[in-house]
Amino acid sequence: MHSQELNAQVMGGISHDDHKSRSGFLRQGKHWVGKRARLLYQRPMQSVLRFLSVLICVLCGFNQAEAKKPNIILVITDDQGYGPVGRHGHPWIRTPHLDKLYDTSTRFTRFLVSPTCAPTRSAIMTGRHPMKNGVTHTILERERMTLKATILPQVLKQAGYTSGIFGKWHLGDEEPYQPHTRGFDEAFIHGAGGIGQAYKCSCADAPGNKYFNPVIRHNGSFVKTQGYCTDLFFTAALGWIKAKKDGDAPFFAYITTNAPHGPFVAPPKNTKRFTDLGFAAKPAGFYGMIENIDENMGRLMGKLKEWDLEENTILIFMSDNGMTPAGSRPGQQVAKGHPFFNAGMKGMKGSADEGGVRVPFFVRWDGHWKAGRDFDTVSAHIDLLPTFAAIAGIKTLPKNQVAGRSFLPLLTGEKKTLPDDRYLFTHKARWKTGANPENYKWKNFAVRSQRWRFVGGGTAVSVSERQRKEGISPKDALFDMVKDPGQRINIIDQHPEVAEKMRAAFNKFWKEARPLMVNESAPMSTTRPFHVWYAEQMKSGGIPDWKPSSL
Ligand SMILES: [Ca+2]
Repeated sequence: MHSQELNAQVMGGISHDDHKSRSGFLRQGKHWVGKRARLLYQRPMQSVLRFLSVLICVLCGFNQAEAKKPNIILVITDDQGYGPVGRHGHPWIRTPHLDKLYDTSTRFTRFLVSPTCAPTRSAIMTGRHPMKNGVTHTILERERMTLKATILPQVLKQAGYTSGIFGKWHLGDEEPYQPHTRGFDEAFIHGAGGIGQAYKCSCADAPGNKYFNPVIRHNGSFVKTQGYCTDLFFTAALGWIKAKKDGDAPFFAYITTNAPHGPFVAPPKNTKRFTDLGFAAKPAGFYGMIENIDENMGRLMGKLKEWDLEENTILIFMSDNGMTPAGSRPGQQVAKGHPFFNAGMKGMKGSADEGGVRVPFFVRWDGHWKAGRDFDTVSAHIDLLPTFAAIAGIKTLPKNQVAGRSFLPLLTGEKKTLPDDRYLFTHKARWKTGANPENYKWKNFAVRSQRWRFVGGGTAVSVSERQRKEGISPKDALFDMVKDPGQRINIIDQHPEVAEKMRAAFNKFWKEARPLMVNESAPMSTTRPFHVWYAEQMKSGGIPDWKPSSL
C-alpha cells in the first residue's frame, strides 16, 4: 500500500482511491485472520493471545514503516488580499497558475486573518489571537511574538517534521525571536516587515537592502543574493525541498513572500504590460508583483509534479491581510478601462471590516482530497496550527494556547460543515507606544460569526437616539454577511440582542487578552540587531555570495 493512502486512512480520508485500497487491505486481512482463526479454534487461550500480540506487532511495525506524514507547503503573500486573483472575478489581472491551483483545490471562501502583517503571522504560528501573543503592532517592539508560545515548527517536530521558512518572518528581529532559534531547521529570511525597512527600535532589515539582490539572513548569517526577492524565496524553498524530498522526515515549507507589499517594485518584465496600458508606477508595481508571484507558483507546482511530490505534499496558498490600495481607490479606475476590484467588499488592509481580513485560501492534496470544492464555513489563521497538527497525527497541542479548531474533517469529507458555535475577534490595535490599551478597546474592532459581522468604531454608520441612550457607541454596526456580504445595510436596530451578545463576547476576549499583551511597556531597543550583525560580519570576513541549488 502506498504510504500516503495509509496516512489518509489513519486520518479518516475517504477519497475514492482510498476506499479502494482500504477495502482491498481489509479483504486480504479478513481472509488471513479467518484462516488463522480456524486453525486456532481449539487451542488454549495462551496461543490465541500470542497470536494476537504477534498480529498487533506486525500491524504496528507496518504502520511505523509506512506512515510517513504528508509534506506541507504553505505559501503566504503579503498584502495581496482576496481580490487580485483571476478566479475571484478580477477583470484584468492574469494569474493562470493560481487559477489552476484554484481549480484543483478545496477553497475556503470565508477565510479570515488579521488586518495587518505580524498579527496574522503570529496567529498562524500559535493557533491563537495575535493579542494573546503580545503582537499589537507591526513595529516598535510590539511585533515580537512572546517567547512563551510553542510555535508551529516545534509542534510539527513531534511528528518528525523538518521545517523551513523562506521570506518574511516579521515576529521579532532580536536573536531569541528569530525563526532559526524557534524550531525552524532552515531560515532564509529578510528582517523587519519588509526588505529594506528600518525603524527606531529592533525592527530592521539588513542596511541598504532593495528588492533586487538583497542580503538575506540564512540560518543566522548573512549571504548576498542575485535576483528579485520573490524569485529568490521560491528558489531557496525549492532547493531545500529538493534536498529534503527523499529523506525520512516529512517537511513543512513556509514560503512567505514580502511581495506585493510596498514599495511596489516588480521585475520590469512584469510591470511592462501594465505601464504599456497606462498604469501609474505604484499599481503597475503592485499588480506586476502579483503576476510575478503567479509565475513562481507555476514554477513551484511544476517542480512538485517533476519531483513526483504531488501525492505526498499538501499545497496551500493564502495572503496575510486584506488587499493594499497600492495607489488606487475603490470606485475608481486603476487605469483607463481597468476598474478597481476587491470582490465588492468593504474595507482594505488595516480595516476590521471583511475586506481587511478576508483572504484567498486554496488547499490541495492530490489523490487524497477532492478538488473543486468550496467551503463557506468561516475559518481563520488560528485554525492552521490545529489543522496541521491533525494532519500530522499530533494529539497534544501546546497547553493553554490554541484557540483555533481543525478543519481537517472538511478536507477529508468526514464532515460537510463545522458547528456555528464560535466568534472570531478582530482588532486593528496599532495604538501609540505607551498609550493605555484600555482607551482603544472599543475602537477598530469586529466580531464575526458564520452569519454576522459586528463592527465597532471605524465605520461611518451613525445610530439612533434610542441606541445612544442604551450606551451603544455611535459607530457600532451589525451586518448580515450572508444577505449583505458588502456590508451595505446596518441592521443593528433590528437585532440588538445579536449585537449585544457579540459585544459581550468581545469584552470577555479582551479581558483574557489584556494580561498577555506583554510588549506594551517593553523598553525600545536602542540598536537594530540586523544592522549590528551586518557590521560585525562585514568586519570578520564579509558577506559571502549565496549559491542557489540547481533545481
Ligand atoms: Ca501584510
